Amino acid sequence: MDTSPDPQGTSRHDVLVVGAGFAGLYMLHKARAAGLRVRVLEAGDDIGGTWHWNRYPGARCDIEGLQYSYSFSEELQQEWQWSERFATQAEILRYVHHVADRFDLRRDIQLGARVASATFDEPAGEWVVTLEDGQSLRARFCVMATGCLSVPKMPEVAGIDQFTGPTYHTGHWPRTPVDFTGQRVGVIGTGSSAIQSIPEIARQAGHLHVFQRTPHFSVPARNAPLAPETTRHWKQHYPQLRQRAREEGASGVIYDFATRSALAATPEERQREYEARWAKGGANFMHAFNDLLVNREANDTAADFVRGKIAQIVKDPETARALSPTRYPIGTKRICVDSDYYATYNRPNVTLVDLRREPLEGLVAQGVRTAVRTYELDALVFATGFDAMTGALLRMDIRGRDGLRLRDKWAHGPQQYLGLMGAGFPNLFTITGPGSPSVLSNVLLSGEHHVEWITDCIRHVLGRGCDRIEADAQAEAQWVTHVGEVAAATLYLQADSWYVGANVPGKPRVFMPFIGVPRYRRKCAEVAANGYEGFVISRGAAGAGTRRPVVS
Ligand code: NA7
Repeated sequence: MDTSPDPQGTSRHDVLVVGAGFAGLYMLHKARAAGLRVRVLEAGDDIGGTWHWNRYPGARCDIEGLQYSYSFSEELQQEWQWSERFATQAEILRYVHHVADRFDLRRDIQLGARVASATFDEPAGEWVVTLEDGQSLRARFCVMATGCLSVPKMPEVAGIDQFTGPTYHTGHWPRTPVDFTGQRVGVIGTGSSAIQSIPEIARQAGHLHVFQRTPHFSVPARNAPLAPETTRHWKQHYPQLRQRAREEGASGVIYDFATRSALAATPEERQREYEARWAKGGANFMHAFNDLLVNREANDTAADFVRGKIAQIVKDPETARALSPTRYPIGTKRICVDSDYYATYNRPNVTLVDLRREPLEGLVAQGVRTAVRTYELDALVFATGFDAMTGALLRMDIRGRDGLRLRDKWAHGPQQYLGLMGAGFPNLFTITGPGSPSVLSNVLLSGEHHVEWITDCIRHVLGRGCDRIEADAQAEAQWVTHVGEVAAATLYLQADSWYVGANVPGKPRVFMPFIGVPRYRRKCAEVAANGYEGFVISRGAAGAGTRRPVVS
């Protein structure tokens, strides 16, 4: 098929992929291997998605690099060398570029291509994707690999553009490192991004003010160079370990999973267990007992332990109290993994401002004003998170059959069968979409899973001589209900988290991810094995000049 533009300037492809992060890159690789003509549209000026944008000081993945990496190529697993237990943003980005070169991906990636709209042209059975610069492209299939945490969220405060100094959002950090040496710096937010960047910024700043609305629970990373024997072990057993990651636990990450309830242990046993995990570091802490996310009393034992640690580490009792979360169970807002976060508040140049005590009134030319005073600043960092999971999809104007707008369909919360596809939107897939494990999992492996499922699905459709697949409305509704029921059996709904959209005013309060990787993977496999149960596969109108792809 000739993919060069027609006289109207429209180019045609079999598959358009939106986003060149981990998921989009692998989608390109797989679809290309299936004989499909693919183009990836990437808004940024380079590849890497999350790891391209989140360049803030201290940015790291909180899943270990040996696990947070592609599993699809044994050669790649063997040749890549992670240097630390938790890889830095810079190292992950080097890995992304290595992968792009190794699999010759760049030639099908269009950078600086921000998608404004995607419209299903029903008679032609094609998606028409229009970029912000007006360029238009067509494809039979469209795959949204737009990421779950890719639309930075600014706080709703008065005078947001009044501050005259430089401002930065952690999720949209400049390429050139920012030098805060000697400056009066403010950080708004105390989620994962803040907790990683605050210790680094504190080392440079003259004075750092941290503006906290809600304290988050954090456990130490104990990051260190990777021991050669650990790397050797993983490289020797990668296939088995990856299989375990897919089949054990809820999140697609291998942890040291406990099999007993916190309430079955004595207080001394619990203390020993929590201490051991605190000493080892990482989110493994949350697996000390098997009921920490389903039983509030069990959860309280872990929360009390962490609050005790905060009180030990932070010298000023008032600051320690303010840093101690009390309003939600531990783990129901994503647990943070830090390096020296709490100890940073013992530095003389760091002050915590508790916005529950002195509410944020707004930004002014000199800095941040609270109900108590104005904090004069030279620079301000917004670590205020993202419009998670639905933000990137709803920012585009997506219209399916009969002009149905995705924004209207999702007005009361996302409706997506298996988090992969929605009724009314034929041939449009979402990778790690709402209703799939996504952000509650090793999202890289969940992305891989979706890419493989989608590629098999497209092969199946085309192999049957059809050209259209769409989720059935009833199957979709049942799945959405099921996602909610699974969440309701846990403690997750007790927190005002971005998992339920609580950080975005007006966003419907719906728990968006599906909890449980193994169950989810089994369901997807069953659906496919049963001839794509819950989907309608059909032959639409004759294609508008699109060659039927070679299906290998
Ligand atoms: P998060 O976890 O959403 O954290 C955002 C932080 O910003 C959080 O502490 C918010 O407080 C705070 N925030 C947001 N809006 C405001 C306003 N208006 N005033 C004061 N404080 C505000 O985002 P991150 O980037 O840290 O992490 C996102 C994920 O990326 C993380 O879980 C990892 O998976 C990677 P709140 O808690 O809403 O009261």
